[in-house]
Amino acid sequence: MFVLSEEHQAIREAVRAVAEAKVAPYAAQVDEEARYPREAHDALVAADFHAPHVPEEYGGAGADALATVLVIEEVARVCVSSSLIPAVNKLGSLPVILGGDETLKKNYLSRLAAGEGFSYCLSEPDAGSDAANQKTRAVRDGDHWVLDGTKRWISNAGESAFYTVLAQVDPAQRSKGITAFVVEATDEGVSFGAPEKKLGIKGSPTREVYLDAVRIPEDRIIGDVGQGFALAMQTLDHTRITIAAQAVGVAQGALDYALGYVQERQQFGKPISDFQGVQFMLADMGMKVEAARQLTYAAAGRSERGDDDLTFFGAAAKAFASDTAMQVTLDAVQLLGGYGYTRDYPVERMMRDAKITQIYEGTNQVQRIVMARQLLAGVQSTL
Ligand code: COS
Repeated sequence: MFVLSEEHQAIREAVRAVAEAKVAPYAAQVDEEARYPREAHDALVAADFHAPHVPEEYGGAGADALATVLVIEEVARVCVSSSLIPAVNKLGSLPVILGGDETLKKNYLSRLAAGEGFSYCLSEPDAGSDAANQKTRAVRDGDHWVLDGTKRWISNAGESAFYTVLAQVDPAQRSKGITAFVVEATDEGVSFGAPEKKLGIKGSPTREVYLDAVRIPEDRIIGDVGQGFALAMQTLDHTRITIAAQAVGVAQGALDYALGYVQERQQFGKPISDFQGVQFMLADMGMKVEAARQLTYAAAGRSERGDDDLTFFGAAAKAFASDTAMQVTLDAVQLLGGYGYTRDYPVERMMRDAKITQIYEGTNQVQRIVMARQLLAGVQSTL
């Protein structure tokens, strides 16, 4: 796939129109006030871009992995916080799509398609990179399960109606005892911590989720007992590509802004774009963004087909694109000089927002562990 199909190109144009008209105008305010991007939320739901991956049979838009990447990329180009809406909705619901039975899919995917949010609860205070070290417990009680524990760093917590929660049913079995459940915000015993005060993505609430003797019926289990860790890892193989899409989007947004600025800004009697030092920076930025984009789209193809090398490509796209986004947004601030360092211009927000893409859905150090393991296991690229 070396060119986008006409259909994919049309999706990009449609999302860009919504993003520029209905998301971009609020991006600075959402960041400044650290508030949920309600306008973006409503516009994305109205255009069916809030959870585009949901299959048509459940009332969704039925976007493939590449189309979902395009939606997230275009929203992130103007507002990374808002791009977490489609990204988190895919992350939270993918375990249900990959491992849930038909009843679970019908119930939750249709409500997600209709506009309710879906978050993902894997991380805990002591389970970050070491995701298998789950302390949240699930205990069977007749035809119910009872969940107790604390989940940390949960994106869109409090906004989402549904939560995929990973919990340990048998600590002796470590990763083989971990099981996935759907928990609803309205279930008795569910509550949320204060929103974290973050460097960036301030429009996306990040909160703890407390599970205090939450009793849920057994049909809320996703897949089988003990299948949760594999499901959680498979999910991340697919969704790390959506983080790469955020990174490509914010990098493109910063490059676009810097390109406009350097042609306007006059120093020594001419636009600073006339200086070769500035041109070299622009060239590196453009080259890296394009390389990140191509790797991300190639990874999306693997995600759609479920290729054997998806794990490698998901990690590679995420690590490469997020490192690119950090570098490119830093360079954009540099090109704007003193102006770039102020909140009167969008590039400092983009720089702060870019940082999280190197951290969440697995730090870039974890991505390198994942890639090295795949290489050493002899997994070959499907080309
Ligand atoms: N797909 C399917 N199964 C997978 C898998 C994948 N991508 N990755 C691991 N598994 C399986 C393994 O096959 C293994 O099962 P077997 O024992 O039957 O072989 C089991 O899960 C345990 O895997 P592993 O031994 O690799 O687990 P580790 O504890 O070494 O953890 C890392 C591996 C570090 C890669 C994992 O914990 C990780 O990704 N951490 C980061 C978590 C993360 O991204 N957090 C962000 C929160 S979400 S915003």
